[in-house]
Amino acid sequence: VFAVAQGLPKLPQKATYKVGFAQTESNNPWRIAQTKSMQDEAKKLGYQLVYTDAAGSAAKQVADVDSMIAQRVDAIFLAPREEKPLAAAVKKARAAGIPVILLDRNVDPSLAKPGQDYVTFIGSDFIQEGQRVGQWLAKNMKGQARVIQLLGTTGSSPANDRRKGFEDAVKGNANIKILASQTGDFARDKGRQVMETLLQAHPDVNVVYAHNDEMAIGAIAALEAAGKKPGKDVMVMSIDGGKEIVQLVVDGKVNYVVECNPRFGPKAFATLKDYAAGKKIPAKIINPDRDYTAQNAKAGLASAY
Ligand code: GYE
Repeated sequence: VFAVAQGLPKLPQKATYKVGFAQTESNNPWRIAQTKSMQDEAKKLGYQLVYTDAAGSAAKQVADVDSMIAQRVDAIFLAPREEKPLAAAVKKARAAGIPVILLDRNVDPSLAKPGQDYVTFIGSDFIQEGQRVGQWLAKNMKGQARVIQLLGTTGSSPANDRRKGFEDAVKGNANIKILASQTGDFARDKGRQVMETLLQAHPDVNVVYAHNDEMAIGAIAALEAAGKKPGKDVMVMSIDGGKEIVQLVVDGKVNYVVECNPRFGPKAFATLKDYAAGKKIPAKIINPDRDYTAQNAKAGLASAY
């Protein structure tokens, strides 16, 4: 499906651009790797990158986009923290004549549309990521699975879709029961705290599905503090695939990880150039994701972010 560039602001072809990158937070390796990839590519191309860090606040991110509009950047790369509040920011930029490309998270599709309000979304298929975790569990679980699900940031597209994909994949499977689902805000320490509390209410848990590595690593700390062996007594699964978690797969503490690659730079800027050249841009540009198990984790370690 190709986006019709209907009413989207045009981007003139120039030798260099001043481009905004409105990042959502910078407190974990995934975000740091993504920012570095964007900065490296901008530098390589000789573009000026106006970088902002919303520090985990949707309200700050809306203000960050406002300031980019005021500075008259040529285009904005936006990693929207939450689906709804950032849709308005996308529309504001468009009204100001500045094209927006969404990176890694989406906005609510009923509030803003590719090809009309923003150019395109570049990122992973989060529903498919969740489905892959559910399918792997269904295939590899011996006996009854009693799952605790650590959800990502409330109102963010990866949290909504990783939940949906997983729950759809295990629905109707009599061997898989979800004991509890609670947000850990994609953060390590929050993941640990939530897991500690949920462990007390559900001591019979034998599977943890965390929407990202950070929360899985936090959950592992809580499991170990409670005397349980992650990867053995309790199966651990997550999404992202950073070096730290891939090493934990090698160590046998994590059983399954679906990759979500944060290295957006080359693709993001190539898309910007294609847009300026008047090429047709697909409504979605989906990154291919690998996965890690005990069989391939060692070999994958070197190329993990
Ligand atoms: O999985 C998580 C990060 O939006 C896809 O956000 C991204 C997610 C990623 O904080 O670790």
